[in-house]
Amino acid sequence: MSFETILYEEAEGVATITLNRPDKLNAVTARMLAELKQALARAAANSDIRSLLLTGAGRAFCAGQDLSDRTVSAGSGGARPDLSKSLSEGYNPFILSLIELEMPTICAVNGVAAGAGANMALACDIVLAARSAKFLQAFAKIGLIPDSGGSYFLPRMLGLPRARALAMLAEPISAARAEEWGLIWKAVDDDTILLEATTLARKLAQAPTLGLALTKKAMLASYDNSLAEHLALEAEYQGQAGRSDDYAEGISAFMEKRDPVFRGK
Ligand code: T3D
Repeated sequence: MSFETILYEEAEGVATITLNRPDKLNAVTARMLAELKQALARAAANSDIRSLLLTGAGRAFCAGQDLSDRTVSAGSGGARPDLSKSLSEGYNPFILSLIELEMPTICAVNGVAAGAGANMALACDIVLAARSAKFLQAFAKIGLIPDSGGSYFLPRMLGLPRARALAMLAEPISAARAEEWGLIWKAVDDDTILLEATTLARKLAQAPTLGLALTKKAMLASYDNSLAEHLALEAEYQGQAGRSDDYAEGISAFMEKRDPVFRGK
């Protein structure tokens, strides 16, 4: 598939995906979701790629679903789009693929992130946001519920009081507030966000990839496990990590007082 709505680039161990409909604030279409899934599969299939960076072209990160694809007549009798199908066939497989990707994912929120656009960003492992960016759970403004994992992750990240208010009031919060609340890693200056995010992605592309993949899986599983179940999972994953070449390299490098060279396996 050649890409029309995103840009995809591989360099220095990093796959960079740029949402690329800047005149529409990178609003999401079915085509974009298909391309995003294809891009994730491409990154996952290349063993030289060890981190992923997601960002947006132009002044926005992403305005969520392209609402011009959803014009319906109000009142009874008008045809209604099947949003359940849109989620189960479009958004949900993308969010799951993003979360389950076995490499660190970094999001550079370069501008406003609204609706599914906000929750796509928040599904990444490390989120940087430009100081001018805003996060908006826009769904209530159009009668919808937070999707793309919003109603799952927001209460866990923020606690119910803040999650409910963000969703029900649909008021934007600044990058600084998002950082203060622990929704993102940090807010950074607008003119350096891409540089900082790329530097971070390149650093993570040199990290012990298998260990990071197991770290992500363990943290996600902690949402559902009892302590006993989770300790057992940690033992299993630590066993896997301990058999990796990167662990052997980490120990050697420590003993030899040098920087480790991790190969990601
Ligand atoms: O449908 C399904 O499959 C279910 C899944 C749903 C997932 C969702 O994401 S639902 C939520 C959809 N998104 C929204 O409701 C957000 C709508 N947009 C906004 O609230 C605002 O545009 C922003 C807060 C994002 C940005 O505001 P601002 O003032 O910076 O820009 P603007 O002037 O509102 O928008 C600039 C242009 O982009 C404008 O077009 P124009 O007038 O210049 O021709 C605007 O219509 C367009 N635009 C912005 N968001 C969308 C959009 N066009 C289509 N779809 C959009 N989501």
